[in-house]
Amino acid sequence: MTDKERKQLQLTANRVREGILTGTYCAKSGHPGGSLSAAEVFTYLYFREMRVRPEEPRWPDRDRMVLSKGHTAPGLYSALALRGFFPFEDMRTLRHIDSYLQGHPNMETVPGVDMSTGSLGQGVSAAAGMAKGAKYLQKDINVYAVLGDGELDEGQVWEAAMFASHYGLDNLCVIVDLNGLQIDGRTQDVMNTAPVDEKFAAFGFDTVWVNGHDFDELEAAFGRFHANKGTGKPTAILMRTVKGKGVSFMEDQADWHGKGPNAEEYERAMGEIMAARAALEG
Ligand SMILES: Cc1ncc(C[n+]2csc(CCOP(=O)(O)OP(=O)(O)O)c2C)c(N)n1
Ligand SMILES: [Mg+2]
Repeated sequence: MTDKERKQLQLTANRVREGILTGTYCAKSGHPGGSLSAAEVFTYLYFREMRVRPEEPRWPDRDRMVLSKGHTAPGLYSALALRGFFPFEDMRTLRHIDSYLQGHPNMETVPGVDMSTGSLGQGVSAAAGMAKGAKYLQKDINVYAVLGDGELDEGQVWEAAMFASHYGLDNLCVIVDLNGLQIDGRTQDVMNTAPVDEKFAAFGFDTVWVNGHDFDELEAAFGRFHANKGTGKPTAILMRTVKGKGVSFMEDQADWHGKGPNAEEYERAMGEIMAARAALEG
């Protein structure tokens, strides 16, 4: 990608972070940590990778994205809003009574959401079913699923993985956000899932490690997914990330898994986001 394209993506990820912070601040709740760690991949998916039509959200031939770690909806919503699926201003209604932007994604009410999720482990299974359906219909549709590293504790993830390789779902791209933290501690202490690469490989996946905050590495990893077409192998992109990325006092803190910032914290966080934006705009 060109320097200009990279900078544009970085600016968009910065705006995704603004939406996450504003939404969880206005809601006084929600999940900023795992939303911030996936800000770059949400940006990359919707601004560079996926074939979608914001003006026609249910276009039948669109690529699908399943947010298997559904609690990080603020990150997904921000990216969808910036891509034009709905007004960015609506992030302020996150989790409010009667808002369509609830704490977990609802495919019935949110334009651009392809699967209702929130119960960890289920989303990736739905994604595998979608990928199988696309093959059955002989459609060129890619299916992406974003998972958390804590989510890998769910046995259902591995049933989906087994299904994906059994049916040769090379149109399925599983993306794991390895931020090292889950709801109440370090993934390695709560339930050590390492070696994640060897596990996915044993289940028949091609695996690729990336720095999940680096757009060039993401581009290379998605390029590998495309190169795997025709091999019958599903792809697992394993992203090393920092939970809470972009807000100094939220970074790598389990405490910021599931709570909104108060007014003072929001102001501090937005100060950092705006400083990063100014630096990018140079
Ligand atoms: C089946 C199920 N069990 C428990 C929960 C409650 N829960 C919500 S988020 C979370 C931790 C997830 O950690 P991880 O997958 O690492 O997400 P991230 O760090 O990206 O936020 C848990 C246990 C849930 N949503 N679904
Ligand atoms: Mg995690």
